Amino acid sequence: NILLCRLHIKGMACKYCTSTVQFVLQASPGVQRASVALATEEAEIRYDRRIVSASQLIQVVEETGFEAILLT
Ligand code: 9UX
Repeated sequence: NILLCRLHIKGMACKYCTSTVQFVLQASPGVQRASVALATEEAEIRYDRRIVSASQLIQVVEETGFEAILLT
């Protein structure tokens, strides 16, 4: 029940944007690990699908003001 998803995150301009996105993901229930890279504009998230869904993870990102698109 542990899944990995990748999101494309639009609009991150600096490393503080990246930190914010990574922090909110990491703090979300069901997320085991989240890493966000500025260079690739991608987030990789390991999560428990019994607790949270990929679409909820997208919502979490979008609440920080960035657009997120599911890649895998
Ligand atoms: Mo600074 Mo990154 O406002 O948004 S945190 S560009």
